[in-house]
Amino acid sequence: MKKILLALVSTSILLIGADHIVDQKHKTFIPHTLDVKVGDTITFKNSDPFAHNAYTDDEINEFDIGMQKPGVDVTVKVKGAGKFNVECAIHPNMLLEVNAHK
Ligand SMILES: [Cu+2]
Repeated sequence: MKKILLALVSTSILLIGADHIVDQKHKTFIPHTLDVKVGDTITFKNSDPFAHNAYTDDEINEFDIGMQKPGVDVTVKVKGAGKFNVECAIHPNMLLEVNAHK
């Protein structure tokens, strides 16, 4: 019985996917590169005392979290495989490179 329960729990963890934390601090995405799997989530934090944004124009994974105030967390889901860049619309020098695997 315990083994069955354990199998069920690990299966649901696989289905739900992992969450990857990306902080925005000193106008930098930390980390600035990220390896993820399709179905994982990315949670953007903002540790700066001013607003940030995160968006990508990637066709499959397109998102735009809008104006992200300090201390607010926003989570997005990785929908498809491939490499894509995430930028901040407010600070054009900020870059996060995501590599999404199947
Ligand atoms: Cu920013």
